[in-house]
Amino acid sequence: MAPASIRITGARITPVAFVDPPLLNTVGVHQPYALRAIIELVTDAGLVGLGETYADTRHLARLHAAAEAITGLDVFALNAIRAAIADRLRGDDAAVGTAGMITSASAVDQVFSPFEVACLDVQGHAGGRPVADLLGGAVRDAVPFSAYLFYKWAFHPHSPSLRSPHPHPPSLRSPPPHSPSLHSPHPQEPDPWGEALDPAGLVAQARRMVDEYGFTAIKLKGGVFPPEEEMAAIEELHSAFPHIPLRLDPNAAWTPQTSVKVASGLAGILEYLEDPTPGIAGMAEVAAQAPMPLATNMCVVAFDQLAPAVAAGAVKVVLSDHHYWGGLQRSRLLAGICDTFGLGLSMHSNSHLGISLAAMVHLAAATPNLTYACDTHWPWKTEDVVKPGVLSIRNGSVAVPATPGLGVELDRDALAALHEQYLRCGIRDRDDTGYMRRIDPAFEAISPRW
Ligand code: GKR
Ligand code: MG
Repeated sequence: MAPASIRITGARITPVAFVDPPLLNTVGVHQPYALRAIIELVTDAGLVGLGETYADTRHLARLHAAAEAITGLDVFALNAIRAAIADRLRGDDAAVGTAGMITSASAVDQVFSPFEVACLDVQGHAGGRPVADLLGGAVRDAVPFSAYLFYKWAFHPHSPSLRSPHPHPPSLRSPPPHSPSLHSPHPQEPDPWGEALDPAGLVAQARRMVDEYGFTAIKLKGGVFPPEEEMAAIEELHSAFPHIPLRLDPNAAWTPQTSVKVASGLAGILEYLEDPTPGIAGMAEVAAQAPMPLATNMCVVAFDQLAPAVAAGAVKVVLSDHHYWGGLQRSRLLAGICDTFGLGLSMHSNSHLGISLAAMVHLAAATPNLTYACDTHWPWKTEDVVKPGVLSIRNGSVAVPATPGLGVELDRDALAALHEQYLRCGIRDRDDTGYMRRIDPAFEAISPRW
């Protein structure tokens, strides 16, 4: 007798906002709140599955349309669920960028992803098995992550209670003094990390990350200051942490020529150089001359970009991200393709909460060729929607939850509070460039900048 199906009866989709520090990148600066959408997939078996994804306006609308399209389907029928979503989005499937950086990912895969994760959570609960077991089984019991360093200001500049000590920024060195036009929906207090705008600040930030979390790899988000300054920062990080592999990611802020110069200057120091320059052709030009592997989460973000990237020899490492590669199973498909073509595999992150981290950990645990420490923005957040205690970074790694499903439980009070915060904060889309322009009206997001 065939086992009973578990049918989707609906989905609750709750946008939330959580406090985010002023982290700088090449397109601007993080807004005071980061947005996520929390999915609770409700089934006729009484089981509820969790998913987490972006919460930008257009994506939210697509999530609602998708939820309607998959109601009535079996949580084990993932192919049918993806097809129903693709069908519903036909005509409205243009890619939506993440802060103007990941611009060509598949909209269908972005929308399908949190529902697929929620279905796997339900399947895990139904069968009493952790999600990693549904993905082929964990090959490691703890997943290593890297310290993710950012140039940053000490506080969000518009906070009325704060004044910048620096008289004139419009360089990125410091935020400007408070201006009445920089109205904050919700002022923030200074965060405990303080300012990091030079090599010494970054070394201090790294020291704290390594001491608190035991990270065994370090990534610097670059593309903020001229490349020579960022090279000097990497050199100082290397002197301070000679045994820790380093990565630098300027998000395509450099021309191929600049990229080759930086790559040569950092020979022997970087584990990989991530997205130095835009596009597959530019990356291939740099790859032909760079002494270290090039990695990407910008020029290869969808399946149809793999063949041209492999043909051009553009990258040696792909950063997977289940949020835009179409969930956990399709990320394992990506892993298989990378393995076949001799590409290394790492993992990308954006600002995220605990449901995403749990999904990342199960996926990484069940992906044998994911051998690089994964990215995470985890240390930068102070709020969450999951009950604490399950996920924590120790010795640089997160232990794989061994309980059924994703292994995390929703904290309903926290969900309600962060939803309230979403309603109050007024931010409806991630817009690092727009926010930076409110601070420095002359700022432009240019790629390549140097
Ligand atoms: O959080 O500012 C950020 C990052 O720049 C993020 O948006 C990128 O997508 O971390 C990402 C990356 O590796 O490119
Ligand atoms: Mg990147």
